Amino acid sequence: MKNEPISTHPANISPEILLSHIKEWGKELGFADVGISDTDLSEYETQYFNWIGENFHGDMEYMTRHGTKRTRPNELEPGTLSIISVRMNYFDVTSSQASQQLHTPENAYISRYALGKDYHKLIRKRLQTLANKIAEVSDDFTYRAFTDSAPVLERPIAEKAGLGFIGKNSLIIHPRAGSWFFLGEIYTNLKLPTDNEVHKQGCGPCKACIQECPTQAIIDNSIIDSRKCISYLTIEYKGSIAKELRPMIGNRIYGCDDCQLVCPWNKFTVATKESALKSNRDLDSASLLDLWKWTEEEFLKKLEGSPIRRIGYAQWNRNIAISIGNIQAEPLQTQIYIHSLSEKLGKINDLVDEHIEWAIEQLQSRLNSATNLNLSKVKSPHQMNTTEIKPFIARKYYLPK
Ligand code: B12
Ligand code: SF4
Ligand code: SF4
Repeated sequence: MKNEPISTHPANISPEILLSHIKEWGKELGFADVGISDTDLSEYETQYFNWIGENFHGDMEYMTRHGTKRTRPNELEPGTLSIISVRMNYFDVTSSQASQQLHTPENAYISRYALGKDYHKLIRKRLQTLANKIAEVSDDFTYRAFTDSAPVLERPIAEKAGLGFIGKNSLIIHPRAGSWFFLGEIYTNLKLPTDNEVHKQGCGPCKACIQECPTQAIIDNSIIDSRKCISYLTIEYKGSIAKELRPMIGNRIYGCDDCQLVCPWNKFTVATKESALKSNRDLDSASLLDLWKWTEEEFLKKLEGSPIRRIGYAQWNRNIAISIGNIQAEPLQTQIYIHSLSEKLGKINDLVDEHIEWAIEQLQSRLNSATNLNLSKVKSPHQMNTTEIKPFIARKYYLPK
């Protein structure tokens, strides 16, 4: 049911009526949900600082920079009384099947959130429009809008605002929509009625995400060690990736979705309605070799407006080199991979070269053992250890039809 047209005279609007209009405007602007919370995040503060204390943030120094501003919204934006929390679905059901792409080792797996245009600008613009509408009917309205880019504890805020519960994979899961959505917030000085917090974690005895995480990065209920998380390693981390982690990365060249792909709540996924978030066809079913062949100009052109561009051409190549090194293919095809890898040696930087050399070593040792296998038909235990990489195979995927 539509709300009555709103009176433009601020004094006529009660917080309850304003709230119902905010929710309606939010939905009109493409948000799947809008919830309100107060600013008390004290129940999450210790967990946050324990996480930092354990160094689970790795090299993300920006996570430590703001002291208690992240856990105390009033210190970040003085005068904040309420937080408007929103979520926007990003899963494009028309993209090529996620699980199929993930389990085709010669293809590149890219996180579903990054297949379309960068969401930061899109969500901030919508939040700005929502704030403008509120400003038209509210006296002395002050606000600040965020998505992902500021010291804001987005998941605890969303949980408090009733947008879902924090799952064991640490993501916000909506019981009727799963977890494939972004979060955003407006901090405001308006005192709005709050929504009911989601108190109960809906995971029950399920541990699928913990068991299926390729690198065992979920070390306990909703606690992620970023240093092991493939999302961190491929997107946030700029250095040389530890050799023992490289085989576990498989073909994931930008981010990782495994802890969402195995989550049973995602059978309730609601497809995105945003055309900007629909998949770029160059990416959703690409082979590793095709992407490896991109020149820097192609990288910049084909990824215009994409969040992937942020990692830069060198890191993009670092990631693809690892994934090519993880392919188990026929000898002839393996030789083609080795040749393509060596063509970029010395062309980008030392970091990329080091990963290319590692990848060539992996492929070469597989090639040698295949040749030895042909000669002797028997593998020595030593060869078994150095050449076999167990591919990650999840038991089940829960994807929308
Ligand atoms: C840093 C960061 C990362 C890091 C660290 C991840 C992490 N779990 O913290 C890395 C790079 C690994 C990452 C990866 C991803 N991220 Co990220 N990330 C962030 C960021 C910028 C900050 C998160 C943060 O504060 N972490 C610190 C921890 C301590 O905070 P928290 O997880 O929120 O923890 C709270 C609760 O879990 C709880 N808690 C903690 N410990 C415990 C223990 C117990 C027992 C209990 C009950 C509760 C509890 O209290 C904590 C707060 O104090 C947010 C944006 C933002 N500003 O919030 C996006 C954000 C969380 N990321 C997002 C996404 C989409 C992803 C990826 C799916 C991307 C991808 N496909 O590759 C992956 C998912 C990996 C995963 N399972 O978390 C979305 C999540 C949307 C959603 N539905 O929840 C966000 C909100 C961005 C956005 N605006 O949409 N991310
Ligand atoms: S994103 Fe991937 S690596 Fe990170 S916690 Fe989830 S499953 Fe593990
Ligand atoms: S996979 Fe299972 S344990 Fe993990 S978040 Fe989903 S429901 Fe919870």
